[in-house]
Amino acid sequence: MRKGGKFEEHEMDHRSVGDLVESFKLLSLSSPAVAPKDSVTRRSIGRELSPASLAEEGAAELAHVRRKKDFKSLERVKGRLINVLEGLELHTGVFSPAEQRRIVDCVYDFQEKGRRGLLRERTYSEPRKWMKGKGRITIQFGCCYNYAVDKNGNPPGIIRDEEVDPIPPLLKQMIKRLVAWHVLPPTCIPNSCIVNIYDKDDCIPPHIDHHDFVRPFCTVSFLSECDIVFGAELKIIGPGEFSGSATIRLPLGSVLVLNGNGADVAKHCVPAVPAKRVSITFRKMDETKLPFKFKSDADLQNLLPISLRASSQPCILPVKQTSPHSSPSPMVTRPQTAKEENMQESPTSQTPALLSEDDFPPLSASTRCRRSR
Ligand SMILES: O=C(O)CCC(=O)C(=O)O
Repeated sequence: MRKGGKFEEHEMDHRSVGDLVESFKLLSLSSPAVAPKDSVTRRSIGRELSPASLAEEGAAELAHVRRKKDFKSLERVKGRLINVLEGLELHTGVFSPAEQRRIVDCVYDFQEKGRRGLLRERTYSEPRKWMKGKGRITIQFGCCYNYAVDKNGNPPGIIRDEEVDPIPPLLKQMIKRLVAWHVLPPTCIPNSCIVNIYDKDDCIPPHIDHHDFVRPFCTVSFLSECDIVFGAELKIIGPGEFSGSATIRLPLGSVLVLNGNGADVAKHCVPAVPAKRVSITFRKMDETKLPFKFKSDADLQNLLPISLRASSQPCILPVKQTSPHSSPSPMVTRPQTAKEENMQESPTSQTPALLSEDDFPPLSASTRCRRSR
């Protein structure tokens, strides 16, 4: 299996400084409470900067995004040898540690609201932990996705006559960032998302995302690193333990884009996570599968990627895929800050119970018990 990343150059054209500043203003994930009116980039928060400096900083931030698009794992599928990872992309450095903290805090707020019954019923789902590893909390915005046949007999897919809460403002900001920073194409702007809150040992069993959602879609990782396993065939080895032809380490704040064979030929799963983890999966619904009462969000229309050319800095991503039998080695992107390190809990040796491919909890299996974060 090939190791190491492919370089990609970022390009910045010669648009006016004003245009660039406007573009970055649109993207600010900074807290309105603490950010000055003009703060447009991460480091500019709390500082007075000229438009030229802001544009320069914005461009510099974008240049720090690293992109790996050459994942490779050859497998024989229906008699043909193919790269089952074709179409996968890993973008790192998209959300800063401060932004990650803010997003996770916001997720905890959703969780609290969900527990208190303040979100629409099928927005928040906290399955009863009847087996270790089976309690992943999900919070759905934009549509109600049914993982398994539910108590009403609905098949897996979008339940068109169910309503959930609309995508909240901070998550919309994330979508704007993903499009503007060339992570998702403007032809595929997500209009739904699922927040996954994993406790230590929770997992997602092998699956291919439902075709009620178009490709590409993406998942953003927070709180602790974990592996995601891909393969045309994924084997269940034990409780929360799966094997496939390729394992990819998901760094904090990274965005994994799934498209092509990586979305449709290879299955994927997240084995038992070593520590509490949050992920947010953003997906665009197939137009013919929209919930009946779905209203498209004006904030998410006509988003465009920032046009940047020049300042070409090779973006080296020292990324490792691990072979099925080696111990997982993390993809190192940049040294973690002390704060990021502090956010991770220590791994333990407990193992969850065996999960099968059909083990997504139906969304109706929700409880509203209080649990510590
Ligand atoms: O948690 C992740 O990173 C993967 C999420 C996923 O596979 C899903 O939501 O279908």
